[in-house]
Amino acid sequence: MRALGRVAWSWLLLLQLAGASHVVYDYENLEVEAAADTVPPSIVDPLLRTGYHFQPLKNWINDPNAPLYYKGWYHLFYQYNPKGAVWGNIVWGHSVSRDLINWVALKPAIEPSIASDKYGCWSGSATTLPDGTPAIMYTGVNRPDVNNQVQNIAYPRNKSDPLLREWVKPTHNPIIVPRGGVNATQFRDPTTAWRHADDGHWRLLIGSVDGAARGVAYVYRSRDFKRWTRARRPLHSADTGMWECPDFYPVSTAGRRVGVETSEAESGSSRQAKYVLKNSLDLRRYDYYTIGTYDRTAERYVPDDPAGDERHLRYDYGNFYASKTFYDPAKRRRILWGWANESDTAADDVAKGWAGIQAIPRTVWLDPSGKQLLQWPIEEVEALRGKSVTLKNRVIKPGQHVEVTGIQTAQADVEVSFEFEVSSLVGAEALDDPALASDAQRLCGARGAAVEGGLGPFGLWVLASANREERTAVFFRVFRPARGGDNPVVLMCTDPCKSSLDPNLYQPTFAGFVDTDISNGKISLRSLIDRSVVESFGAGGKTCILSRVYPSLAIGKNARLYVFNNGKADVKVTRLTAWEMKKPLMNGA
Ligand code: DQQ
Repeated sequence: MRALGRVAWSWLLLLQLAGASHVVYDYENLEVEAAADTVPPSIVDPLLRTGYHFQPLKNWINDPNAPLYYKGWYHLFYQYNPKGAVWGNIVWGHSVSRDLINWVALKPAIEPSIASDKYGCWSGSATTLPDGTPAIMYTGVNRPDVNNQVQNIAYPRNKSDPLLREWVKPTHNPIIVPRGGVNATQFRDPTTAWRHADDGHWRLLIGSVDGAARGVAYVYRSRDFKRWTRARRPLHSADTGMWECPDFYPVSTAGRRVGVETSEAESGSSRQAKYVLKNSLDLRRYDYYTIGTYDRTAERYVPDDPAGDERHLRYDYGNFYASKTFYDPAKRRRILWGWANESDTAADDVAKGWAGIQAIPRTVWLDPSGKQLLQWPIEEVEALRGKSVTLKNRVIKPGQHVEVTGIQTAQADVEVSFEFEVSSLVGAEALDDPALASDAQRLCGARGAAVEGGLGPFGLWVLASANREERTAVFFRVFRPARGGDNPVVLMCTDPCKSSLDPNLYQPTFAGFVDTDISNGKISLRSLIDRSVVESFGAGGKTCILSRVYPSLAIGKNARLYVFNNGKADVKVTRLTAWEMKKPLMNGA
């Protein structure tokens, strides 16, 4: 097993991170991992450990919890197993950052210590109270045999500590217990609470499933933040199975990227017209959302699209789960965190000693159409950009590929704009199989990156080996409008079928449709590549796909980047810029 050592951090580094020379924190006692000497062999190369995606020094992580901003510091808590690289022994890991990019690990913030969380401190959220104090609400497991779940609260011990290192659990815990027919073993993940200006009462949601297997978001109300009562009807429910990690927040219909604080949205004239309800579907392990209205009197949420619960808009069409947003008052934006699990084997996770990362935080806002959200990596990530190369006005002929040379691309940020002749839309493939037309993932499985199309597939091969026997394709494919439709259908895929020569690694194809107007012959793509993760944003953040891949050849300096076109029509790269990405401070790694 791995040995623990004590390592003192460089004061200089930490003071720099603190950004204030008068602030001195005691990091001397941080426990970090010393080199391990008895680790069993893994087929996953150590060079595939991500560089600029959030992860602790070692062990298992899952859901992001209670992201918040306090006195100049961003805080991220996360589900963490301090004892190993598989799920279990769950506590709240805690890291802090000035910029959401460089992270310092602190001691776990919340660990089992009271009867109502003795067998696990599961997911939850933070609410900023009117005096500026953050309160954390989280699920505690109080019986080991059946995973009985209740909700607890914790407050900072010392409000003047911007690092919020210690949390106390008041004696009135648990604050919410399952009663009156609520399923006690499926009752978890409280949201950030919000307060109505007219009655001064707080509301929050708890995810559950009812007796008819409908996913449910129960509403609990409180006048004093201590005693909570369940509203007669849930905020919303749908025929989907258990809802984990619900998230409910207002979005501005007025401006670009401006975020709205959850309680502020409820004060008088600034009431927001539109809300987002997101649920993490336990049965599918994906995060689905709808956009709709919040009827404050009935305490109900109504999706704009009556079929919205079944239509399944997703934050990300890849590996992205149990996400949570928070309002960042420093930059007036709403930021989305999401967990990306490994897709290697559990045995590999144990051998490499770590599992799970967080996706790059994304700014989220309402698309001008009002029909979906847009997402874009937070601007801070651009500070990691180093050496770059640019291609301009390069035509890629059918069947051609072009290598992007001059930088290392195992850890890179790539932005590319494509253009094609509008007339080539006529030659796009037909999409007349209704089963495929409504299922992006199946469609991409049937027409992957290697299957020649009319217009597309075109896009990037990332983490590719020199002779391209290993490569992960991130691409678009355009289809003629299905019968009755007017607009071309755009499919975005990540096809990792060839991402590794190792046959034992799980390599799912991920795909989503892109609701974009390409009648002008233009579409863009951005991919954040980080050794074993490829996180892509199509058409300015309309469709996002995160994939975990584990090349065996395309590692470190051997990873290459190409633009390819397997369609029958020319595609022009009007501009491609690829940057090497530097490694930030990452929890001591
Ligand atoms: N993970 C937590 C639960 C949550 C699930 C336990 C979602 O609270 O429902 O680690 O990944």
